[in-house]
Amino acid sequence: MVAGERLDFDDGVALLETDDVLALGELADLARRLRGGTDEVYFVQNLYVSQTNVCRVKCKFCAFAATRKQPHAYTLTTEELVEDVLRQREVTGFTELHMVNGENPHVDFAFYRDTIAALHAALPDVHLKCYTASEIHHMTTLSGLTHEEVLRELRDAGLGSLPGGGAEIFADRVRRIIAPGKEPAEIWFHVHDTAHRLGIPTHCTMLYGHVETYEERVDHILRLREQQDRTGGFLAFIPLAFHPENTVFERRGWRHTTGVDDLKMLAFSRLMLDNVDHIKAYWIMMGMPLAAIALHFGADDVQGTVVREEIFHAAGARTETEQKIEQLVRFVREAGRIPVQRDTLYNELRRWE
Ligand code: V47
Repeated sequence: MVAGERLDFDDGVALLETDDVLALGELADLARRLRGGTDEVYFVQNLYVSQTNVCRVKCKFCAFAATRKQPHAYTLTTEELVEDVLRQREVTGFTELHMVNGENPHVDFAFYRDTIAALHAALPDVHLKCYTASEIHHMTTLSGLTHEEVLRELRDAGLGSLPGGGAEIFADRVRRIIAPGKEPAEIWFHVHDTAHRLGIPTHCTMLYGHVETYEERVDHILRLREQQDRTGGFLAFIPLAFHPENTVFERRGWRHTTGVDDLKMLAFSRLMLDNVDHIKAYWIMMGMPLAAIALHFGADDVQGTVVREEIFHAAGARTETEQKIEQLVRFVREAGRIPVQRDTLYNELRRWE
């Protein structure tokens, strides 16, 4: 690695198999610095929203989705969503709106396009980071349009970037077990490939800590690396630790990943993904104390203020749902790093020396 060679499949498995977690963290931090990383740690001021939790796919890891008839099911109209977001704006500022939904079979493509257009008209200076690749694919099924046509229409309506969800684990074996109703990996890649070629940046994720093997994690990360070599449009990678509560896996006795697993995954991804600039330590998922350590294991971003979050909290996350900017600044400083508030595209907005 220090010699500048790319790590391969066997290296990846060896990294995950090591028990020397501290050495792994040190290597990842070194890799981050060798690739130009400094003491800066980024965060964004963002708001999470979800317009609908109604979903046709029955992913076994998901505690968020509902069928239309369930009492907690909701689908907001465009007007309700915009009103809600504007109300929230009076309470707290944000430069990014992060929206992920269920794949609702009872709406049409206009529902999505009109929502983006209305959000963009109401908040022209806010970056709209909306819809996972799975949702984009769902829109093609609803409309008969291609991925390119859907993405062009959304981009022209004001969409800024795509979040990285829906990736889960790319290996077919795992997808068949945890998400049998979900599109195959090739479709996830086709959506991101198309987005990058249209100038829409995206994010990428991996949902780990369930039935996948170390080899399948390595396969996942290498497929992301190959895509990034081709199009370069991934802004950041976010490892997502599986939260089992309120899912079928909880009833089967599955437990949350350990802190050591989470740190290993961060270091592993920083070392393997030599062409993605930023790795996020998602504090909503791991909590602030572990996120602070993660900043020394290759991560350089703590995602954001995240004023509302539903997916991880439905699945048992006990973390808070909001960090004020001052809290994030203090947190980054206490970890020995320099806090930098960024926009979604990693332009610096403010720094605290
Ligand atoms: O695809 C769902 C994951 C994803 C659970 O791009 C779960 O910056 C753990 O897209 N336990 C959607 N994970 C969320 C998403 C996201 C999140 C954070 C940052 C970004 C980004 C994107 O959430 C899903 C799935 O992989 N997920 N249920 C669960 N029980």
